[in-house]
Amino acid sequence: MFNCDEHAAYSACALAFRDRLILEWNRTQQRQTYADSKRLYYLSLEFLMGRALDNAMLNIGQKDVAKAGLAELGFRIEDIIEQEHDAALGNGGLGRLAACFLDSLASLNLPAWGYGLRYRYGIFKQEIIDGYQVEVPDYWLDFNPWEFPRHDVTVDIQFYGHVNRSQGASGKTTAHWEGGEMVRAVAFDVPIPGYATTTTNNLRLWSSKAASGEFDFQKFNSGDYESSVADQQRAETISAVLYPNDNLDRGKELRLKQQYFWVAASLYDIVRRFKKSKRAWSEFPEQVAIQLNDTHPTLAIVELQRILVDLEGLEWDDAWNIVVNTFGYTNHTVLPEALEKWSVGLFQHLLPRHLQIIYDINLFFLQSVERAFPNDRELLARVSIIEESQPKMVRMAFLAIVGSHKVNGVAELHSDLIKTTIFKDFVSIFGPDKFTNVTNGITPRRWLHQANPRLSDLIASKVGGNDFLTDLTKLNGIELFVNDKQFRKEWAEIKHANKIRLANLIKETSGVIVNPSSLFDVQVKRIHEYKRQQLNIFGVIHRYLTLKAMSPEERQKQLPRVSIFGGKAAPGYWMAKQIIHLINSVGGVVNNDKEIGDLLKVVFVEDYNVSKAEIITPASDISEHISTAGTEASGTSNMKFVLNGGLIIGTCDGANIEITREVGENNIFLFGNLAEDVEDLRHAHTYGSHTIDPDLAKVFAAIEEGMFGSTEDFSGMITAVRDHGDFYLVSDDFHSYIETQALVDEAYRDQEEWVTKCITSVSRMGFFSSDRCISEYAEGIWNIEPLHVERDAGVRKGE
Ligand code: T68
Repeated sequence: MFNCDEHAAYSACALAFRDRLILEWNRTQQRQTYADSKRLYYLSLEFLMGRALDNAMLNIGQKDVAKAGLAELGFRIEDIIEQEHDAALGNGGLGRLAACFLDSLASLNLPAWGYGLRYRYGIFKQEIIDGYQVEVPDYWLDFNPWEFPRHDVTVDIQFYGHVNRSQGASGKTTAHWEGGEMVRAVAFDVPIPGYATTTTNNLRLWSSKAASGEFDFQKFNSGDYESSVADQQRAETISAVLYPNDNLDRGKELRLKQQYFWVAASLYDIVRRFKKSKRAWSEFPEQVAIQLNDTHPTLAIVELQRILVDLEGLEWDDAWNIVVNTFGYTNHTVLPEALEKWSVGLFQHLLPRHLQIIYDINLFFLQSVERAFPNDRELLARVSIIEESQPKMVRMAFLAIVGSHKVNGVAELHSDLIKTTIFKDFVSIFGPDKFTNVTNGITPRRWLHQANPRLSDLIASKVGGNDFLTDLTKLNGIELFVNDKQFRKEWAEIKHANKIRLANLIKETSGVIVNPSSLFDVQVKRIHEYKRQQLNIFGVIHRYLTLKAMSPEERQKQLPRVSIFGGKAAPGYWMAKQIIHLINSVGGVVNNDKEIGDLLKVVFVEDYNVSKAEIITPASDISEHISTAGTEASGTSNMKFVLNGGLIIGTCDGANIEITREVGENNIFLFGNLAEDVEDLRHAHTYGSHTIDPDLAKVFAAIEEGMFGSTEDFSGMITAVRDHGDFYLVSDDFHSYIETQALVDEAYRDQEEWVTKCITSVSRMGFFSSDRCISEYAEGIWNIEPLHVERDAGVRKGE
């Protein structure tokens, strides 16, 4: 066709599907308004959506039509799908979880909205230059057909200023927040199609701009161009960029501004919608459930209390009842460095009225604690929302607990840990029922049907069609075929084909040629000391040294392995960047060692993101989930890998434990110390003698001899283990790790048994659907119900 390149074909295709979505989206909103039932609002500072076109085609059920149409024009649908820029408005697990939840909410016909920020720059693009990570801005909005600017939906948000009080005729005093500056929030709506249903929910992302319009014309006309532009730019800065830290709180003012901007705009919107119903305020929690995805939106608790008391004139206690019954809070970490705190001074400056309300919430809370536990001053200090430190800090997690009716962790072990460690006192105060567990899940639509279409089709052919995609427990139907020769053959072929696809990606992006018949060992996730990519790379070096020490005959008997890494380091996280550098340096040596050949390859996949995950996940033989026990709240990629017919090596941490319970101990490679022993081990490192595992000491010696380049570059990683207390227990777990990796090799040699393990595991993964997870939230926390929708005749489930 004349002048129609792949990008133009993508636009045409996206716009066609978008038209279809708009129709269903409008109908869904009308239906939900008419039904007037309770809605859920999911507040998340991150939605790591990835690409939308393939998902839209599959959920609507017209991918084959699009494929045929594109083929007629001479295009391969895969090439067209690849034209789309990932929507990367998230760091990692927390943001991707929010995206999986949106998919499940729509697929289950639940009336729900997501609220987030429309960052102009998502998570940075990672380039690897000379083995080092380099960050490049991710400007993704050049052409985005999936968002709809709603210039008619705006809210002006106030910052700074001061508080005045006035006394009304009744003698009641009212607080007035005055002065300061205004920033305008503009809504951008993103349609979220459910799978095999017409329900299309809404994700509303707020973008910031100057409240006075384009820029201040007065200043402009008086010649003060620079300052008029500066005002505009300052306003736009709020939604300009996603903070790139995962599991770390840096306490920057702009981040608090982002949080309030987004929370205030969302609540204004939610309250506006509620007020249209003309119901009594007491009915608010019967109409509205708000879920806080971590503590980032905790200010919503304070903002709703402010709206009800200051603006709507409710009594404090009545308002507070409404607030508590509206909110639920999900905790995603026990790591102390990730628990949000804001200095009282910053609050006072930026949000003076909110600080007063926080003080009042705290006062009434502490009074109630005092009544229940008289004369326990230490308890009061421990649970106070205000930490009496220098400077004083507001503890956001405590505020979130006090202001919510339910608090949940994201896997069983994690939910138990928060109850016995960081939130222990609150369990005594509120009783155990306020604290609950909802184990994370993943959407099988994106993470099986879309990422691994051949496996999905093979499964469908055995379990009577695609119903398993909406009821994942139906996967257990394939266990009947575990000994079916043809089924097993196709299973193995699909894995091999997926490995070839990944080998091609590796070749294109890093130039390394890997043999798809090797064992593919994958660890892809954010780089963090607690996730222990350093344990993995030290293990790789140990393997290399072992191979080098062998005779050629002995070497030939070894199993070829490809160690595949991927993930971003926060730009300011020096140790994480060292880890990336070491991985690349080891790759540089090992991959060019003629003696070793295909026996060992080490690859770092640049710029790991959702669309790369869709290629990597289906291609693993084994994947690594090896966090220090008790540190990874859940993990969700562990579920994705097993669902795609890979086995995992992991610690007794997060959801690994529940995966083990479901798939059976024989189908997973567990190793390492248990969470309950971590504290004692750390204590022993500091106060007793700390001897390094002898095999690990050999690895350190090799690095220090310069085998992988300048030794200085990696000394920090070594001293952290050897001299600085080995906080993450790398040495304690090293032996167990190496032994377990040897068991992996042994197991992989028996391909028949390996395939049996994989099929059996997949058949038992039904529990980990985000549909199950969302149903638990809907019933146990939100009290919302599906809206019945006739299945559209045009929606073909069989795709
Ligand atoms: C992750 N948390 C958990 N945080 O680490 C993971 N943090 O175990 C869990 O499976 C997942 O949440 C879903 O529950 C994160 O991903 C962040 O990305 C983050 C971002 C900003 C600030 C703090």
